[in-house]
Amino acid sequence: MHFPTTTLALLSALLSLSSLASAQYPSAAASATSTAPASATSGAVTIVRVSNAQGALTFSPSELTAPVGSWVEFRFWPRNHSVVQSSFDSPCAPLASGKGIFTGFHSVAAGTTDFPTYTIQINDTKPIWYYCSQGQHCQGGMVGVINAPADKKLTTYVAAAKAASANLSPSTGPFGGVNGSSSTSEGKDPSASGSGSAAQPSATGAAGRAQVGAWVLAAALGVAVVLV
Ligand SMILES: [Cu+2]
Repeated sequence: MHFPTTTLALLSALLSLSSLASAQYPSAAASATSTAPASATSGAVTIVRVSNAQGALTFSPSELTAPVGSWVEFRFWPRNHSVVQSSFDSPCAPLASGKGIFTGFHSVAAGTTDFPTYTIQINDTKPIWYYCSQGQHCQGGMVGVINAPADKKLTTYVAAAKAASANLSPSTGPFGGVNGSSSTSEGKDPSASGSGSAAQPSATGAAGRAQVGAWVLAAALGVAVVLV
């Protein structure tokens, strides 16, 4: 391919920016599997997708282990979802007023490239059972857990959610975390890229970051072609 000099300069600048952006994101794989002391993993971020490009009633991953001091970022896909913490025994119902986490509802337009996020820090090893309080999403299996204990299974929680008589949101909020948004390149959905073999960037560490770089390169090339 041949690009005019100005286009190549733009491309170069975009790639420089993408390197900086991806370098700031620690490996989710490391945070999910590490047994190192909390101080060694305090900066790790695990991304949990809230739904996906297909609009599935899922959290992905729905189950994860997050060390004390690490962070979990919920990333909201279309259309309109929430994350609410419940007890193991009472899915689809919030904890006592103001306890735990409630992200509020995030209404996200189809086809967006700017994803709302909600980030919490893991302060202890207690399990965080959570669900989406939109419509009947909780009953539909849109539930998950962080740091599940050995004697309690997500499948049990899913079954209890399916039988819940109501799906409730906290009366006030949000609380328990920090709102933000993800950049375009980091939010790119691998399943929508047209490549069936694309890996999820948040789950593959260094390889994932390389994958993100490849997407940014593809995006930058797209911009360059448009400008030509
Ligand atoms: Cu939902």
